[in-house]
Amino acid sequence: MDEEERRRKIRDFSFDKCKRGNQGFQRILLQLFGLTAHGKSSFINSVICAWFKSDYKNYANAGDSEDLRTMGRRSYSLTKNIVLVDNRGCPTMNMYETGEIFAQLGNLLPLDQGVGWSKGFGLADRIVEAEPLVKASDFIIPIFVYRVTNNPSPNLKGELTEIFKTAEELTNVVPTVILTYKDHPNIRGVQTMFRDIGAVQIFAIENYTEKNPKRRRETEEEVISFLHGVICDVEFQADLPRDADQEMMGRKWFVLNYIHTRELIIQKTNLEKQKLMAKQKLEEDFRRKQEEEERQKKQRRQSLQVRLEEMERDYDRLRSQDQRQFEQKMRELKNPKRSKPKN
Ligand SMILES: Nc1nc2c(ncn2[C@@H]2O[C@H](COP(=O)(O)OP(=O)(O)OP(=O)(O)O)[C@@H](O)[C@H]2O)c(=O)[nH]1
Ligand SMILES: [Mg+2]
Repeated sequence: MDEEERRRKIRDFSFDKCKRGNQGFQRILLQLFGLTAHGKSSFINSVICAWFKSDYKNYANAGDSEDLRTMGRRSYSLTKNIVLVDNRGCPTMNMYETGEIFAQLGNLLPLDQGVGWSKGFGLADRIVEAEPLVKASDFIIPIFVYRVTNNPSPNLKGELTEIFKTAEELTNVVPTVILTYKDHPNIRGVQTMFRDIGAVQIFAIENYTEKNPKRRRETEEEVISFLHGVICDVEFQADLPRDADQEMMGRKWFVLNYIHTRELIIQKTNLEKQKLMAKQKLEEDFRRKQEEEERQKKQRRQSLQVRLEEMERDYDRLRSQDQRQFEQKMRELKNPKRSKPKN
């Protein structure tokens, strides 16, 4: 299929034309997620520029400065039925942040509004508040964006495996992977890591950026391959029996359950931490008490030793005094005249 045919297929895609009809779906939501500064917003710029064959423009506010960090969920329409969603990136992948990722990915938080990071059950409250604003008719395709300059490590691989597994459970779709900074030498290692994790659709791209805005055939072709791959995936998925409303309920249940389990784990971990701290304090008190007793014993031993030495010295002094008196007496007995005092 040449590029023009692929473009036509992408442009003309509609759920109404699927074998089973729309089954409650209206548009495809390409949900971008991943770590902060991995190139999600830049990828949106690249897709828009490549799709509309336009010169580079920073539509999605990509960039390194703090004020360009994406802080909410922003949507960008590509066609009548395809919408790109720039989600808030997370700095690490701890339990709070993964909860937020899944709530965004499950389309349970409103589009085009800020996204906060909630502790406790705050996220569950936000999901309930967002109910009237989110649409069950959005068909979610998770797109994980990863920057190749970021070195893969066994730790990261473990975290990503978990996230991919959960993202698939949530959306019924294996996340597509977009590798940015594709010219970096890490590319082979990173591709291997994602294949090991179970990713099937992996696209590598050098994004258009402020520093490198010139249109490139290679970038344009990769974007069109990516969009075409997505449409083929969606067509396959939409041929299976589905129910948009039920899937939305399922996602909500899944994420609320995830938050509940997360809170239980966090509470259990905190409790164990407190128990450990109490145990450490008890051990520390016991050790201090033992040290104090040891110190007092040593002090008693030392003063006893001093006393003994004093007694020994007294004893020696008295003995030599006795000895001298005895010798004096003996001398007087042997020589009474000499020793007798004169009158
Ligand atoms: N050389 C090069 N730079 C890139 C590429 N993709 C992104 N960048 C740069 O990486 C920086 C971060 O890109 P963004 O697109 O803002 O990242 P983000 O994932 O949207 O970040 P958050 O919104 O903070 O989560 C910007 O300075 C981009 O110019 C790429 O493929 N190649
Ligand atoms: Mg961004």
